[in-house]
Amino acid sequence: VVGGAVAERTQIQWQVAVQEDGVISCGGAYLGGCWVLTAAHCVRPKPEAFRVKFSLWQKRSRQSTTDISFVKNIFIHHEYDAVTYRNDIALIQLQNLGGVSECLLPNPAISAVCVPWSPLQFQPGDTCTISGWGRNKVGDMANELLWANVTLIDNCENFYKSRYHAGMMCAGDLDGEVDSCQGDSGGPLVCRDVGGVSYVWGIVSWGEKCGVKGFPGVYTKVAHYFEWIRRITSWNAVTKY
Ligand code: 4AZ
Repeated sequence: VVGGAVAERTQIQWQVAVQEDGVISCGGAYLGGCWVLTAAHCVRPKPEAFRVKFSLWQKRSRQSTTDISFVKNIFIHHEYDAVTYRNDIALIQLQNLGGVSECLLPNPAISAVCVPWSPLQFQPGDTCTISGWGRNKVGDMANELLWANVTLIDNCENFYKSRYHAGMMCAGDLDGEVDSCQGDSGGPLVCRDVGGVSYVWGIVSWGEKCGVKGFPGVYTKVAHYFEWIRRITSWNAVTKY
């Protein structure tokens, strides 16, 4: 995160770290149950190569194994394009622990974030929050989780022309002082409604470098994929009796 601040230890309760082959490579958002939302470009269809880390704050700290989940399945959007980053969205299904909460042991530092159901829930100009362990202003990967407020920006196609697609949106600030960056990918952009309910409105996806004036960060527009998320999570629900 460029222009961010260090988060409090339990501030961003839905933030997860996605680890591939032992290395934390991306962020993600916990949706509840056995589901984590991330970017398609963060994963491969190889569940055994991945772990999901919960209630992590310092990336390089040793963590209790109870907060590390194995992955049962990875669902990458069928129209994801690795060249243009269109449909850059994936769902990670965690392995069942058979515990009270199916996939996670009870932990007061973890809570789920809601999936938006309508593209009209938030508008350009609204202030939302990004978070991650990605690069900062001087290009260093963060150790502590960073967060920043960003503004939803209208007419993303004006900045990115034909690279823009309906499933994308722009956020940041027009001065380029605040942005997501490499390593934040897959992590959440979260907006709160007037009732205080938090929604994962965007997924960190790409952009023209980081913190460049006139080139805001590009995010997957989660509301655009509501039906896809519902289909995947309901078809693959773990039936409990
Ligand atoms: C990246 O390389 C990346 N400023 C992620 C986000 C942004 C740019 C690049 C947005 O993963």
